[in-house]
Amino acid sequence: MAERIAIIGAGPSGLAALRAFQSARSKGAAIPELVCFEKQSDWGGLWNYTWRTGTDEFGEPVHGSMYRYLWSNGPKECLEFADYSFEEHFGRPIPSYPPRAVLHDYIKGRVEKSGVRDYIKFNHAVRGVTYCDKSKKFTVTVKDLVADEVKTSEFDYVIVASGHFSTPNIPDFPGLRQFEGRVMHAHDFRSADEFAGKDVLLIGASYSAEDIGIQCYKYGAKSITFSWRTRPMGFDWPERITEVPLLQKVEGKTAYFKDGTKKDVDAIVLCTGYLHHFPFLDDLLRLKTRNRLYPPQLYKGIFWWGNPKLIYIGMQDQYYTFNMFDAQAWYARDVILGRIKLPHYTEMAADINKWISLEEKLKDPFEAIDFQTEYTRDLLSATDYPKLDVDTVAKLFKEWEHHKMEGILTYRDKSYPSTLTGNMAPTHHTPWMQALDDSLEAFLAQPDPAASKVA
Ligand code: FAD
Ligand code: NA7
Repeated sequence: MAERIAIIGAGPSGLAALRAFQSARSKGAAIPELVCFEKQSDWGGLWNYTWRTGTDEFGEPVHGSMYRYLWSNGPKECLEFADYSFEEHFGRPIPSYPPRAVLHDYIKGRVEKSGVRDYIKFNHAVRGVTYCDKSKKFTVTVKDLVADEVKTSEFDYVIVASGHFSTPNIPDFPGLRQFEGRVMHAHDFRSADEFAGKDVLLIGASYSAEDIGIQCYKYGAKSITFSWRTRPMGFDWPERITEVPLLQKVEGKTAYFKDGTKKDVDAIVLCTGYLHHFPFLDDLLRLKTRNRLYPPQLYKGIFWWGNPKLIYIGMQDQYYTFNMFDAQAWYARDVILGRIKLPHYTEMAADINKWISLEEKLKDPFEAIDFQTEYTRDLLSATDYPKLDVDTVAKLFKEWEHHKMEGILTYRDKSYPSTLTGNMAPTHHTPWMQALDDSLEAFLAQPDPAASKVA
């Protein structure tokens, strides 16, 4: 075997690919040459926080969309790697909703242990990918950002793991250009502190709106107004938070909504989602999709139907994250290693259509969770990825949905058992609404038993 594989991105998806191959190698398999190109200077993808917005020190678009005070928006038990438990990493059970720095530490721990860092070329931005039918090879053009040099090389497979929550979808609204306050997309949101005492309007009704809205509330915003297009989020909001239909126009500082109501606001945050954006891919290779559970043209949600040597990881809308990326990476690895044979193109097309028609019938988040559970189960059943109890993961996701409906400001105080160790997560020492310090040290600090006795 003299094959070369390019992996684009060293976030959770790209790292899953590296870990999958390293796991096969540790069991004695011969693996191809791996080259992972990462445009940032460190690994972790979105979890590698940056204060920067706009462009970085090299003039590249900033990848990061995460913000200070970001805490996991789902139970960590649902994303736990089956080959590396939280208990193994932290040496003890930890609460279910860690802040970003803690999850970043956990992601790093697994790949540090497996020693895959040497495969990664940091500060290398992929600029172009083309495929030659004659040589059956991809040409990958990469810019070494530090050396300021552009190079090309050939690969047999390309794994696109560049994420899809980084290029903002930015709609316009009448009057925005004259708005007398601050306008930004969620991609550029970094700190809730700047909105203390302010009236904030958030456009959108999904995870970013929900979380940035409650962050701003937590850190002292005067009022939060959510404006929805299709349907409201419908949580039981506290007094300073309201939901209204879609923004129609802005005049001065006044926002006018579809139901005839209006509100004076200081800032508008467009939480209007992200674009699947692959400026480096040749048009014939480029996935074109909205954010959905089963993007089109991807067999098993992974292999580009027109050329299955092009592999996408992590392109789905996500309930499952880290362990689903692993399931995809292990499956892709086994196809590359010849352990799984891809069927004929017509069979692949039929399989894609089957999943898409199932996705189109989904009625609510509970069915969507079941859909992604079945999808992940299907991948897992074909590889030697360690046992992941997806039925229990699905049960925990559904409990999480109920907990959010019961209390959008308190759901992060709940605890869930690890599907790997069976141990229940301890309650965090501070209720989430009062936990203003999101550092790893503050989160992991053990409560003082003497202090609780006195209390
Ligand atoms: P990313 O994490 O986006 O990583 C992609 C990597 O590719 C980056 O390192 C990037 O620099 C690199 N890259 C991109 N283009 C190029 C290029 N041309 N050349 C070289 N390198 C390139 N998930 C959860 O499980 N829990 C959460 O609480 C959670 N919160 C989230 C909050 C926000 C605000 C966002 C945006 C997402 C959140 N997610 C959460 C989902 C998140 O998408 C996944 O957890 C995960 O980061 C996806 O991993 P990825 O590797 O696919 O993509
Ligand atoms: P999502 O989940 O893709 O949601 C995008 C939201 O933006 C959704 O509510 C859309 O409303 C709304 N949207 C999109 N375009 C518009 C326009 N033109 N006008 C009004 N509303 C619009 O993205 P998120 O950023 O919330 O979440 C992405 C990830 O970040 C997620 O995985 C989290 O973990 C964090 P619609 O319902 O389509 O009417």
